[in-house]
Order: sequence, then C-alpha cells, then structure tokens
Amino acid sequence: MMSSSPHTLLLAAPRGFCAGVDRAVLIVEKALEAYGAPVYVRHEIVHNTHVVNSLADRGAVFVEDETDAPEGSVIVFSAHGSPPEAFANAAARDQTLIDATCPLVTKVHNEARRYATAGKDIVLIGHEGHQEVLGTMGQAPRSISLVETPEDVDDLDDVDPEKVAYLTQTTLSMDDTAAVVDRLRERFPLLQQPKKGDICYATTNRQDAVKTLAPRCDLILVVGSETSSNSKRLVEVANDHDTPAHLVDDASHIDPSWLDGVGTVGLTSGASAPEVLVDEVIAWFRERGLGTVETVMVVDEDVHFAMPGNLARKLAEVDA
Ligand code: 0CJ
Ligand code: F3S
Repeated sequence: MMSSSPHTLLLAAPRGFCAGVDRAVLIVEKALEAYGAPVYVRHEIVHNTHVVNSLADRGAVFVEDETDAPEGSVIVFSAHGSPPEAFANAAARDQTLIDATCPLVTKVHNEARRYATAGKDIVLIGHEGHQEVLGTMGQAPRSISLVETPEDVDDLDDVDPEKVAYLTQTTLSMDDTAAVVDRLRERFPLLQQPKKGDICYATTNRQDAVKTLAPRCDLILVVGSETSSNSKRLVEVANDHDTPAHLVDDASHIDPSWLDGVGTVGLTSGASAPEVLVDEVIAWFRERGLGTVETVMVVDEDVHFAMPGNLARKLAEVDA
C-alpha cells in the first residue's frame, strides 16, 4: 500500500548552522582559497557527512591527528576544540595552524583552566569519547572527572565537596543536564557553576524550537549526521515530548513508511547541517503532494564570530 503524504510541514526556526559552524566551514573554504589545496583538517571540521565530503572534494584532507598531517602543512583544528598537546604537536611540526574551535568552546576551556588554577575539582558533564570532551578534559586532565548521568554522580570519588565546580559540553540535552546538576547539588551543596551555563545559545534555541513544534506534529524529522551530538539530542527532545522522530542525513534517508497516518510533519536540522539539505527534504515532500509549509519561529538569532586573526591577515595579504 502507498504511504500517505502529510498535509502540513512545520519548519523549526532557528535550525541548522550556528555561528560556530558557519565560521568553521568558512575557515576551511578561506584557507583553501588563501593557501591552495591540500589543507589538512584535524577531525571532521563539523560532524556532518555532506559538509565533510564537499570540503574534501575541494581539497581538504581530514585526519584524526595533527601527526597524520605532513610537517610544514596547513592544518585547521575542528570546531569542537582540541587539547593543548595538539597545539604543541602542530608547532613542533612547523605546521601553519588555523584554529576553528568555536569561541563558545574556548570559553569552556578557559573556565576549566581557571577552576584548575584555583585548586577546584571539576566535574565535566559530557559524552565520553566525544571530540569536545577530549579537548576540554585536555585543559586540566588532573582536575577533571567526567559524568554523563545522575548515577555517575553517585560513583564520583576523589572530589572534594568543599571545592567542587562543574562544566558541561556545549551541545547537551538541557533537560538531561539539569537532572545531572540536581544530583550534583544534592551531593555537593557548595557546588560552583559557570556564571552562564555552558550549553550554548544554538543548542538551547534548537531544543526549544523542537519543544514548541512537538505538540503540533505527528512526526519530526531532524536533518543531521549520526556523529552529530546536538542533532541526536533534537531527536531525543522530540521523543521526550511524545513525538516520534528520526535523524536523516538527507532526503534519501526518509523511509516512506514513517509517514503512514501522519498529517503534520515537523522539520528541523542540527547545528552542523547545511540548509540545502533541508530544502531538499521540503522538495521531497512537495513532490509527494504536501500542502502547507509554515515556519514556527521561537527566537531570532543574530550571532556572528570573527575569523581567526592569522587567517584574516593571510587573506588580507592575498587580496592586496
Ligand atoms: O562541539 C561543537 C562546538 C558543536 C559543533 C557543531 O555541531 P557538530 O554536529 O559538529 O558537533 P556535536 O557533535 O558537538 O554536536
Ligand atoms: Fe559553537 Fe554552539 Fe555551534 S558551541 S559550534 S555555537 S553548537
């Protein structure tokens, strides 16, 4: 039996590229322009298959470690942040390093070093093995313990209740993190926290938009890659609000059987997913007889980050 087509598509706003991703992708594009190919990139510049493939087609070479890139090469460090050893290795290898770490991740790195210098024991809330967590833990490895769940808090040892502070990954679920922080406070009433939380504005806004959309939708689709933490969190937020949801890399990943009995579909995208992929999903639905497309705007974003100084100077030189 043919699956039916939804009559309405609700587009979450904001969705897609955040300021840190916009900047990171532009950094690789501009580095290719200024230095020529190959430009090496430490780790996926952002966790999106389409972004990585399209930059690779233009001459970017992705490596997991700076030591996998030749001495003297040009290397961009990914948006997720890198540990200090990676910067030291790049310098020792005489590499031209362009740092695409999101400034909001750098802020967390600075907090980690400040707390460690002040003698605090730091609890980092984050996902084990995630690139951002590796970079943040690297700032103060002897002072940081990682937790993911409230249960992990119960297992913490080596933490002095008199001088404990917490930090988080920038792309976590706001609600799950609040539950971990509650448990931390129960166990450590003197817990110190960063003035503003570490979950970034883009993560917060994309999750809020899904929460607004969920009650109006029979199904939510999130455009993003499996490796993208913030994109996966959007699927979970929809599920937590009783709306089935799927992560799709692009329109070709939509399974028509998901649409059986679905009248209204919500559509959003992770912070690393290009808008062109969202456009393709909308076109996919239109080809199947979709009626209305409505944007549901929860907040207007106006955040921009400047290019790193060394790349800006190189671009000015090339233009002169
Ligand atoms: O870690 C970041 C600074 C976020 C970068 C943008 O998203 P993405 O998908 O590359 O990374 P996450 O896996 O952290 O969401
Ligand atoms: Fe930065 Fe948040 Fe994007 S930390 S890279 S603005 S998801």
